[in-house]
Amino acid sequence: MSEAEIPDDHPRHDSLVTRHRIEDGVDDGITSRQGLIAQGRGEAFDYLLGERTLPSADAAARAAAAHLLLAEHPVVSVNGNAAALVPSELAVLADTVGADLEVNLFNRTEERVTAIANHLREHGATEVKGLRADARIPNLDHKRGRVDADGIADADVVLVPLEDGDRASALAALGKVEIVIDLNPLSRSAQVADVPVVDNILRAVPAITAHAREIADADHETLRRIVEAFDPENAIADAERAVRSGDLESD
Ligand code: PTJ
Repeated sequence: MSEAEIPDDHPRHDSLVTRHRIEDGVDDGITSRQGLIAQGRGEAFDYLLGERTLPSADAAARAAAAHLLLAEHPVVSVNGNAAALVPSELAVLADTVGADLEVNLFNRTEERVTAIANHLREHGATEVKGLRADARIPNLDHKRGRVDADGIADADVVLVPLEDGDRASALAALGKVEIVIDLNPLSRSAQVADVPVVDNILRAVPAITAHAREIADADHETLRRIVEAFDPENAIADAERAVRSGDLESD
């Protein structure tokens, strides 16, 4: 069954669509094979969350939007899973908040960086960084630490979806504001983030864009208040409670 053939009312519709996109991503040289495993893990957490956005995750999406709007130089980092799942949505988000898009891979190969950059352009991105990779994130091995000098290396706010814990920690250690999208509230990436958005990237990216549009004209003070009102530890604790209770109806 192709993505187009999955009936809208199929009880596992979103999950099946997601699997197809990741499979296609692998076939097209965008997503790594490890991305399939990461997707399976994410799906299990999403199931336990009831495949819905918790109010605490929505508050995180709003704080993320405020951070991105306040930033001098925001960058949205894109890996093989994010590119396969939400390419147009990432392009729209970057455009809405004035962020750069940068391909930044855990399993970096030049072929995959180029395939992802092309894929993002085909889905509306104007400029894509990450091909030069002329700077390094300290304390990571050569391949994983490669970033653009005028991209992530220079950013004050970075959105890193589905990141592995090591790199999330290394980025956080640089003093950048780090926004992480990760369905696993126990993952190190979510735990080190200034703003952990514990939600499916399929829901989280459009939610951040929607909040950004809503508060785009807010003054600096209002945006700062949104940022300061957000408590990452509460958001993580709330998501963990929802996952552990397994009560799909409660918030
Ligand atoms: O494309 P690359 O080479 O940069 O590699 C990307 C992956 C994701 C393979 C790499 O970063 C990796 O191995 O990540 P991990 O350590 O498996 O972590 C991925 C995290 O993303 C896990 O905590 C999953 O629960 C979470 N996750 C998976 N799918 C989704 C998700 N979070 C949000 N939305 C999803 N759809």
